[in-house]
Amino acid sequence: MGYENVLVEIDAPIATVTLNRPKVLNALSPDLIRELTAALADLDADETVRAVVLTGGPKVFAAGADIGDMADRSAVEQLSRDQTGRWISLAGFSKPLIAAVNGYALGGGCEVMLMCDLVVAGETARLGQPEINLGIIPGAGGTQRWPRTAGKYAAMEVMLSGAPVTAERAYELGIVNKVVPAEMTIEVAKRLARQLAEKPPLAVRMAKEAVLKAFESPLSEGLASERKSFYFLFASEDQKEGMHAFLEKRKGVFKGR
Ligand code: DAK
Repeated sequence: MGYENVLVEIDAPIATVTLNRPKVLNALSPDLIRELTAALADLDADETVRAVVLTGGPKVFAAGADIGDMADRSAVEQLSRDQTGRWISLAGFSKPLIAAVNGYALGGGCEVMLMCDLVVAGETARLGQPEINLGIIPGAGGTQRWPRTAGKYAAMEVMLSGAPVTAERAYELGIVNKVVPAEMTIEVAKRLARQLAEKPPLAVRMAKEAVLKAFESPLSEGLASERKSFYFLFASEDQKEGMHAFLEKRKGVFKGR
């Protein structure tokens, strides 16, 4: 796949997408966001891929949206370029998306991380929303996903001070799943992706949808939706395979059907 600002490596059943503007700390230009959403749409449609790692490489995840691109934009230009629609589509990826974060994940970079399902952080990771220092606020979900994940007070601290938190503090806040030595981050994320790729894909997809639904709906609606997905999965070959494999004391082999 020919992209300039992201690198895509498929090693079925997993794929790794690497943000690739190292000279500007992977600042998220409109071109990069366009390529990232296109790459993820391709991977979503690729049946050989069952889990994806998203990383910025060994040094930095992403230092935010490209300030050079935004500095002189008017409000109307911001609106009419409809960047928002593109950013939001990242959250609609249907397969497990695992962020492997080394170094800075700031502003839009942190918001992209917050759209992932699991986060492996290197000890060097620094996560934050410095937008306040630029006279703006987060525009791709930061003010909403931080409090839903880390609670009101941690969110206020990050949002109002603009100061990043360390990987260790992010772990305490429950905003990352694991902290590992920086040189291991991508490998650990890939290992996790391979483990998830062995699970029944339809059940994985429905489990992901169900958890995300918890952030969108009242409990009764979430429970009703969960139950429907539960019943639906009994129409899949993978449910029959999973249960019979258990009864026959063998490992299930899942096809996503
Ligand atoms: N944009 C553009 N260039 C950036 C950049 C950024 N966000 N971050 C770093 N760079 C560039 C630097 O300008 C520098 O370029 P040269 O001078 O070498 O040409 C190069 O990357 C290396 O950076 P530094 O020299 O600054 O490196 P340091 O190690 O000294 O400092 C730093 C690293 C991460 C602390 C520092 O670079 C920094 O503070 N960067 C800015 C962080 C920031 O404020 N991020 C938030 C940006 S606002 C939207 C949705 C979301 C957003 C916008 C719209 N819509 C839905 C429409 C999101 C907004 C944001 O993220």
